[in-house]
Formats: sequence, C-alpha cells, structure tokens
Amino acid sequence: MSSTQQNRQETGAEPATDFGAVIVGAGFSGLYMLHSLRDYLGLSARVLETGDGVGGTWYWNRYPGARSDSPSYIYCYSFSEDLRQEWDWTEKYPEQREMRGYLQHVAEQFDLNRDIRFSTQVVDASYDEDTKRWTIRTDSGEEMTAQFFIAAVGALSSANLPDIAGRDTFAGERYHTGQWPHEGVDFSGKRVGVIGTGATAIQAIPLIAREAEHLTVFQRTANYAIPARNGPVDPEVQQQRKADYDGIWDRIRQSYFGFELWFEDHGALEDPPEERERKYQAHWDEGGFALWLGNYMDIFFTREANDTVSEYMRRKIQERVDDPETAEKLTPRDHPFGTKRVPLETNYYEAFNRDNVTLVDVKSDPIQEITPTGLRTGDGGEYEFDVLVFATGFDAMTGPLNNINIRGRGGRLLRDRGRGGRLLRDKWAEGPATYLGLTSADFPNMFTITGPQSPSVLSNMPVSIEQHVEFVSRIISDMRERGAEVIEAAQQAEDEWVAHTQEVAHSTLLPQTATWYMGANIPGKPRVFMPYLGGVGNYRQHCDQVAANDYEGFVFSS
Ligand code: NA7
Repeated sequence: MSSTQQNRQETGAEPATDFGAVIVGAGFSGLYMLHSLRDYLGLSARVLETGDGVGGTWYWNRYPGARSDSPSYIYCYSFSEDLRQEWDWTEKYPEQREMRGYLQHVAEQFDLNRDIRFSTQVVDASYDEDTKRWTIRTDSGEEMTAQFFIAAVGALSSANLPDIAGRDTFAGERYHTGQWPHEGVDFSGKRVGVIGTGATAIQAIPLIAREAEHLTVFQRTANYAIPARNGPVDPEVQQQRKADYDGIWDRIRQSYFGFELWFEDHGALEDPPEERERKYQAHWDEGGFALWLGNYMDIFFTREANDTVSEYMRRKIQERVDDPETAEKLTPRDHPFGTKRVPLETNYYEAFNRDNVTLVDVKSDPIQEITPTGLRTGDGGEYEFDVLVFATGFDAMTGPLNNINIRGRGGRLLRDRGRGGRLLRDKWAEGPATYLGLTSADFPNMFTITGPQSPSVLSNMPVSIEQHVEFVSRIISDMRERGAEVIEAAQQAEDEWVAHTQEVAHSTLLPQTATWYMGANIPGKPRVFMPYLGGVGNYRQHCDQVAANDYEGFVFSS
C-alpha cells in the first residue's frame, strides 16, 4: 500500500491534488527540497518518485562496487547540525548500501516519507498562464496542480542503453548498471560480458572478475583512473571533522569543485620535472581526486601542462598491467587527462592480470551486433556469454528533463485540444538554455536542481544541491514578501548566461574531448558543454549577487 493510500485510509479524506510545490525525485535534491519548502517555509509540497524508496542515484545504482567517489564526510548534507553529529560513516568512500541507508535515515528523521508518492512517474508537466499553476500528470493518469514545479531529477538518472543491432535478441541475462536488480546478480560460474569502461565499469569490473568464470570487457575509450585508496574511517578523524564541520563546509562552499582541494598557485611548467613528479606521486599516493582537482590549474588549459600529468598517468597504468599488449590497450592516448570524468579505482588495472579476464578494444574493432549468445565485432570476433552488462552510462543532465513532456508558457496538457506551449526539449533542441542552470525563460515557476549550466556534475554534488535548494527556497520566500506569484528568467539574462557558460568551458581543454559532459555519448544529441565550469564558490557568489541586486535577470509578476 502506498503512503498516500495509507494516509487516505487513516484520515478518510480525499488526497490533496493542489500543492504549493510538486517536486520530482526523492534523491539528495528532492528530499532536501521537500524539507526546506515544507518545514522552513510552510509550503504544501509533494514529491513524486519513480522508485519505491528514497535514494535517487543510490536507489538505482546497485551494481557490484557502486560507491561514492566523493569522501563520505562531505558527500552528505550539511544543513542539520544534529544529523552531522549523529551519523557515523564507516568508509572513506561509502558504498551504495550505506549511501542509501543514509538517505533513508534522513527521510525518517525529517518525516519526509509522508509527502512522497513512490512508484509514480511524472509524464507531463504543463504551465497554465491563466491560473498561473502547473498541472502535473503521472503515469497512472493522475493529475495534480502546483504553483511551483521543481525538477530534482538528477543529472545521471536516464540510463543509456545503446541501440546496438540485435540488442534485444540476447537470450541470456541482460542488465544496465543504472537499473540493477534489487536482489543482486549471481555471476558465479558464468561467462560475463561488460560493455563500457567508464567510472561505473571501473568500479564493477574487479568485483565481477572475482566471481565470474570468465569476464570479457569491451572498451571503446581507455580511461585514466586514479586509485581511490578506500578504507575505514578513523574514529578519531571522524570526531575531529565533527568538531570542525562549520569550517569544512565554509571551505568547500567557496572552493572550485566542492572538495577540500585547492589548485597549485603556479603552473605545471614552472616547476622542474622532479618537483612535478614529486607532487604527482604525492597525489597518487593520497588517492582520490587530488591529482585531478587539486593539481596545477593549467592542466585544464594547455596541452603542454596537461601532457606532463597525462604522461605520468600513462606510466602508472603501464606499470600495473603484466601483458604489454593489454597494458597498451588500457593506456589512453586519444584525450588529455581530466577532460573526461576521472574514475576512482580499486584493483581495476590488476583485474586485467587475471587469467579469466579478456579486454577487447571496440574502437579499432567496433561491436557489429549482439547475438542471442553474445556479441560479434566487425573483424569477425565472436564472444559468448551468459550475462551481458551494459555499463554504458546515461543521457546526462538534459536526458531526465527531456523525458518529461514539460510545457511552459502557453502550455496545457495535450488533451486540451493541443493548445500546448513549447516543450522544453524542443526549446533545447540545440542544447540546454537556462539562466543559472536553475530556470529557463518561458517556463515560469519551474526550477531545476543542479540543472545543466550549473556546476552540478563538475562538483561534489551535495554541496551544489544544497546551494540550489537553499537558493530556490530563498527566491520563494522573497516572492512571498514582495507579493509576487510568478518568477521567470528574462530571455536576455538567459542568453548571456548560456554564452558565459560556453565561453568559460571553451577556455579549457574539456570541450575538445568527446564526453557525456558534451552530450557526445548519445547519438544525435547536440554537442554542447553542459556543466558550468566557473567553480562552485564563484557560482555561489554570483547567485548571491543576483539576489542582492534585486534578482537581476529574473522577472516577477503577481
Ligand atoms: P560513462 O562514463 O558514460 O561510461 C560509459 C561507458 O560505456 C564508456 O566507456 C563508453 O565509451 C561506453 N559506451 C557507451 N556506449 C557504447 C557503445 N555503444 N559501444 C561501446 N561502448 C560504449 O558512464 P558511467 O556509468 O561509467 O559513469 C557515469 C557517471 O556516473 C560517472 O562519471 C560518475 O559521475 C557517476 P566511450 O567513453 O563513450 O567511448
């Protein structure tokens, strides 16, 4: 029985269908958004969630080895001092079960479940200019209305199952890592194929290799992965952090990427080679993102600086792989280090030293088709398996939003004789267009939490999520004070923001690499750099300045 049905039975009342806000998604963003609007602002709010429990990313991604690549002490909420003090993390990089447990605990602690409708997918959301309200329709045909429509849908929640010929003919077990069965998968004694070598596959491969009879990995692009150096959290360190949480959060909120990591104050080529090597080695030994996000800043800007760290990484990979041919295949030579999302790994490269693991390079010999028994490559390679795992990522950032029929100004649900306004995905046909990654012109009273053109996936997500949730709450609270019912991005402000995000991105090396940041992993998706690269601290200050300047770039109406 759903919580709503239960409520109805207990109270005998018809369920509410009109809300202050409807929020889509019960992950990190949706949970805090609900708490903020309901418990701080007293707004009636309803969360609609596809899964049958809270957790978002940590609900869906249950593949072996799934864990956070951000350290636990900052991959969490900061908003509640009680929560910060009472929760103890067991590992530096918490695994999926612990992350989900944390979010379940938060939902219980703040009594959130009663306002979440689970197993409910939002199909349409449409703004009505006459009533100044959104109408939201779910997959069961139910409708509700709200003043605010808030998409807390996550940036990496729309699974990408590539349209490979014969895909659906495979007769064995088939899984996508982002839609993993809740009961788990037993690989023992089985021949397994994994397509993909992104951050997900790099976490899963060493564990699948240990269990499977044989594992074949199909790699299109070799990645530069850094050792995670995961381990238990030292209770003393945990206590020290608890005593300094305000300090830690002040620092990460003003940092570039939302971590306690800082760039060197000079360029890579200004240090002699031995000093550079010493620094790279120190970061390597420390593990985690330091080598990527706490290094010389110019590795993001010039090939010469970047070559020094790319070359260092290539050496490190080659040292760990026994077979020279396999080592060469695993060594990225087609893109600069750090221009794709850098995965963290534990025994990833060593997995390829096992007798039961084979690496197939599908860039030089592309997958031609999936067959009932396995897979065939262009050069005639035939591979058979019992289980096929798609670790093929997501239609990132815009995918989860474009999956909903979101209609803005002039919008009605389709059933109203097609008087619908423009669909968000049509507006975004050439790439996302937002003001601050938070709103889009012609879509009044709609907010996207960590949407495209905000720091989002180029940051430690909870830091960016909290900033967005708090900014949205502040906007709504200020609207009440000024008696405004509607807020919307001005077209000019949006145009300028889009141009700014592109200018910042294109001053770096990142857009030169085919990545999901660029939409390059999805055939036909526009190639536009989506996350904002201007830095978490700078972005926060900019948003605060916008609010201080009487919400410059926004238009209010009553
Ligand atoms: P990613 O990083 O998008 O990785 C997907 C992998 O799948 C990557 O190696 C792709 O190769 C590969 N891929 C995708 N489509 C195909 C086809 N058609 N054929 C062969 N190989 C393919 O997704 P992840 O789930 O690993 O990580 C996503 C984020 O989640 C991660 O960055 C964290 O932020 C959490 P490619 O590199 O495109 O050549």
